[in-house]
Amino acid sequence: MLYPQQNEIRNLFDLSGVWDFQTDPRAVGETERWQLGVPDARPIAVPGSWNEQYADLYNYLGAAWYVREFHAPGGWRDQRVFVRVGSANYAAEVWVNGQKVGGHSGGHLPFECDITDTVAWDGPNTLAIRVENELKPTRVPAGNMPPRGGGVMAMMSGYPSTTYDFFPYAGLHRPVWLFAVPQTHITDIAVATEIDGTTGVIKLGVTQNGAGGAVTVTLRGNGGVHETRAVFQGERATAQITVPDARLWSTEDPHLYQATVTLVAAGGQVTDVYSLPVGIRTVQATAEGLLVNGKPVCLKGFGRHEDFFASGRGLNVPLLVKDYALLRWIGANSYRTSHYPYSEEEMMMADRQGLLIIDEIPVVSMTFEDGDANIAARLAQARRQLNELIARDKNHPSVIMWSVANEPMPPDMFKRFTGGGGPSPLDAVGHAFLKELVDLARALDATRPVTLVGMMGGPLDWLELADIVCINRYWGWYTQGGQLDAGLEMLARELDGLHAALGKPIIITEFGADTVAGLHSHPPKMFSEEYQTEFLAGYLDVAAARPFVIGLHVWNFADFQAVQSVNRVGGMNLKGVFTRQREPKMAAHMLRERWTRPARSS
Ligand code: BDP
Repeated sequence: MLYPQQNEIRNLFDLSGVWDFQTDPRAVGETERWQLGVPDARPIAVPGSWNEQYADLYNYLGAAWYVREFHAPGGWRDQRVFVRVGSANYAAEVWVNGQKVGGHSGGHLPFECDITDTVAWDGPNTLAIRVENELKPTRVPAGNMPPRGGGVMAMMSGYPSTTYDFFPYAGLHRPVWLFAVPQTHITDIAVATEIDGTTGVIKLGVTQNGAGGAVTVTLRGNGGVHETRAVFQGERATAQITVPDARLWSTEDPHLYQATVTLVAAGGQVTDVYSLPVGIRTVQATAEGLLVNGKPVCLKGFGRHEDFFASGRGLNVPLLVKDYALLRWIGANSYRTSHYPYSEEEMMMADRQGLLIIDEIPVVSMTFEDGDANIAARLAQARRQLNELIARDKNHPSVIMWSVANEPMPPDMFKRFTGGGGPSPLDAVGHAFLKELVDLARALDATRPVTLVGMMGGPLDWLELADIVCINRYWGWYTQGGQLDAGLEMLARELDGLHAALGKPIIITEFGADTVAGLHSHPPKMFSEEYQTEFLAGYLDVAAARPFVIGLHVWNFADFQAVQSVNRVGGMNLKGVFTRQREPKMAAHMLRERWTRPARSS
């Protein structure tokens, strides 16, 4: 799916702004024709999470309606017109002038509805989007799961009842566009790059919604222009461009060429044009490490969240720019889109600024204990999310690896977490689930490694499925709390054991300690800035002594909103090295000092 763009042929219109809004807890909207306008509207911002905009909506996750009017620009009359929603959490249905035009389920990923036959040209149109975010065991990620563990575990569970540690924000989280393309148009472009000596090889697969004709590709960049032409075989054409002395995309020099793809009909007239940035680079996982352009990279960075005051999970462009400035300031070169796909605007920023991204689907805290039907429903949903993510992000040079899961949970998880609890017959069910996703990612994209992120105590054969082993570890926090030395010893021992058993490079994709900004203690006590600093520095030291640890992502870049529970003061996860307002804690200065040292520092 292509990001909408404006050029000499294509057009678009941003529908972001203030919309009419009304919750629909009794599900009467559709029968009462709210598709044409809600009876008791209040204003709401799009993009944005509704939970952050009104106090009474904070915990509301049921259905709600967004409605606004728009005029279709007259100049678009002979084109195909679409409404495109960047992200609606969790499920959405769309109506134009009272007629249903499409929908989507799964959140975090874009969808578009062809409204060519519905749109009115001689007056205003009414666009209505019904969004709901009910937490259900059959969804990905799942919520309202049957209680497990009883006793103290039940006491510690949170509200709303997620299976995961971030707030289940709801609403239209990314821009809503109206866009127009020619009747016969480019529907997709897939770019893959290879390097042959000093020559860059760019392979493009172009798809159109018609047949015949040809495509020309013009590649500009690094002072040169390269051109090629290919003829369509039905709906598809494949083109190749070679670039001698290519300027490769890397984290140090994220050079982007610009490819312009032009659709030329059999009669010779130009029917469509689409331009996209292209970074020439390769990624490879070997037993030694992760190679970008054939050279090993060491990942320094974070797990993050799309999260901020007032905008919630909604796209917040100034925040995006600021966060990237902070990532550069601290010396990070990488992050994971924990635990769901981030905005397309964010991925474009990563391409431009040379960040290395582990791109993740929302398979977070997946359990395998509630029966075949629920597991099958979640697997089907996860497969859709993976298909959509790879379709959306396949052309981003910044994306160096797909992650198909974060912390899938084995039965008896809490016992295993602390070192007790043994294997279960259900481990095989989890293995089959994860293998299906890993295989799917590999089938959809042969150019990038695939991983999944394991939790403490997770089965070894789940980790074995990954090209690069990714693990989240909290020795010295959730276990050995307050005993940093003991925790670091556990970490060192476990890393050596894992490497001996699996023979693959390891990235520690999470490690961190909740920290109240401004709380100090000597000696370092849990929750103090000193404890966080020593905790993170200790992990960096243990990793630095082990060359097979090829990356460290601190949990978390910034404090973020989770659900309310006895574990989360004010509902906040405080493991950020920046506060939610983006002020650095002490640990941020330590990381900056280490990560901006000239030599390999991890
Ligand atoms: C890990 C999860 C992450 C949590 C983190 C924590 O992957 O989502 O926020 O722990 O507890 O288990 O802070």
